[in-house]
Amino acid sequence: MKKRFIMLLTAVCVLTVVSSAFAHFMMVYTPEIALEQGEDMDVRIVFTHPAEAGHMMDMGGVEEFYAMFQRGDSEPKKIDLKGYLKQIEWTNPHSKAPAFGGVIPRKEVRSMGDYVLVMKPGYYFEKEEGVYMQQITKVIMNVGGVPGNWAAPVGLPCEIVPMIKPYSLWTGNVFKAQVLSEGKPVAGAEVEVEYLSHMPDLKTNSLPEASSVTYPHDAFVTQTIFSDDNGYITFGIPKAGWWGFAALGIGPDTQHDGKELSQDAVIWVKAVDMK
Ligand SMILES: [Cu+2]
Repeated sequence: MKKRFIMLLTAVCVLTVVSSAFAHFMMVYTPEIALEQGEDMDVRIVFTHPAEAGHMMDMGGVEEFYAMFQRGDSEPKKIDLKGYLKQIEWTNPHSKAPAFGGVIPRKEVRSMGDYVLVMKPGYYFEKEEGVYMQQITKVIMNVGGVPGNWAAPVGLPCEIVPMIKPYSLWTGNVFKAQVLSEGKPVAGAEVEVEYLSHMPDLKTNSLPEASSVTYPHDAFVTQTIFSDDNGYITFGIPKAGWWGFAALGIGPDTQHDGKELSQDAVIWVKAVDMK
């Protein structure tokens, strides 16, 4: 019996170490990004492993959270949203950590057009690898169907710029985007892709144990693609729901607090079944 328990314990440890090798993903989550009209938007900012409701990480606070709003030929407008965030605790089946949440009020997203939400977190120290991580994250939403600046770079230190309207994707569409560092295309960037297979519960601020995907092998949990010579990535979307893309270590900052820093660019898109 005791031997069995030790074996189980070993298995749990191995599992924990293995799963930490999978992709860390900054998430900026709101249930809907194609809105009929401006409405109060619940948002959560969580640093985790979304494909497995894996371990939670402390993102080191939020440095910036804002929207770049634009429609047609109008001048882009920056809307600061950081003041709407409060620190919360986010709980996954086996782990919890500080996260952020709040409601963006209707008055900030009242106008028709595109809102490119940008979140720049603080720094997370990954002890096992001895490196800091900072994942600058975008999610693009639309109000009223009139398009705007979804394909325009924000001008972030590093970012993924979609080449297909990111809030109106069908399941089976090909997601195409360009990976930029300081505005220039990054050739050969390693981009990790994960599916949000545990749907966030905004009432309890948690990811549930239940997954909508059965992974046939660990290799399927995080998919990896590389950008081409001009920084473009393409990815066929096999399932409705949220897909995250993280271009690793492409940002201009390579050091933080005397240690190596991986400055990553993340984007989340949502695909919908054609009915
Ligand atoms: Cu992690």
